[in-house]
Amino acid sequence: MKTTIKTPTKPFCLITIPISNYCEKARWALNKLKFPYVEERHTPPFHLLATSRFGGKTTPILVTEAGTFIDSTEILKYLDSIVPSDAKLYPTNPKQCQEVEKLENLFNSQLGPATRCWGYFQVMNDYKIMQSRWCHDVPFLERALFPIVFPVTRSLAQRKLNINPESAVQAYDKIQIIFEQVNKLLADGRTYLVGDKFSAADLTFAALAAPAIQPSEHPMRNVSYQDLPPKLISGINEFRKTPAGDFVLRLYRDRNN
Ligand SMILES: N[C@@H](CCC(=O)N[C@@H](CS)C(=O)NCC(=O)O)C(=O)O
Repeated sequence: MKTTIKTPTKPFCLITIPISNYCEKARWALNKLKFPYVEERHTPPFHLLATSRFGGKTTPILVTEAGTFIDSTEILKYLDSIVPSDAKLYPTNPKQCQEVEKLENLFNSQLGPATRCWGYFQVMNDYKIMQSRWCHDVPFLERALFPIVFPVTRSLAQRKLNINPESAVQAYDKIQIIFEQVNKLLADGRTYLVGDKFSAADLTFAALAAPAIQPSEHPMRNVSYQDLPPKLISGINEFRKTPAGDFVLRLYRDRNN
């Protein structure tokens, strides 16, 4: 959206479905760049009441004095535009910036939907896990209504996000393909995906890969690793063993520094 950029005087409001990997991407950027913000968490389908106030359908949405941003990349770009040059998530060097944008775009369009589909497929029929995933710190009424709305919301999500046994297999393969591309980039021993500084490419990769890696430092991790279904655990173990998976674990260990 078009906006007049100015220094914020009030904390931002980040509207989320807490477990969403795209919301984690925006949350990580806000934390990294040290912006004060309040997170307004919702469980589906109640997020729609919040997002529709701003003309959006999906989360994250960032509400600021300068405008409202309804997409994770728009949010990162806005934040980047108001931070000092040494804190930027997009390199000032145009060629490197292009590389960062290309990777971010690849992760947004392919990795995020794939980890989400594969991760959800393994737990969608486990009421307790879904409740802890979807109701983490949401308003009392949404949590109270969860048992009633869950069956319908689950089938809507399965249809909307195309979550079924076949798509879960395809999603697993897609994650492997993207991890392979990242393995190749990391093979020369580099610390970050582009240049010698942490960028939007690293942040986007780690946040969107998180459902396939389940780093213990993930702020919304509320189901312990051992309580996950065995098939999910064995997939996560495989992904963690790769250089790309190890990279995600490292970025999460450094997430709050
Ligand atoms: N392009 C969007 C995608 C965000 C997205 O897919 N958000 C999902 C959560 S992972 C969502 O809010 N889905 C709810 C819905 O579609 O109603 C972005 O990067 O912000």
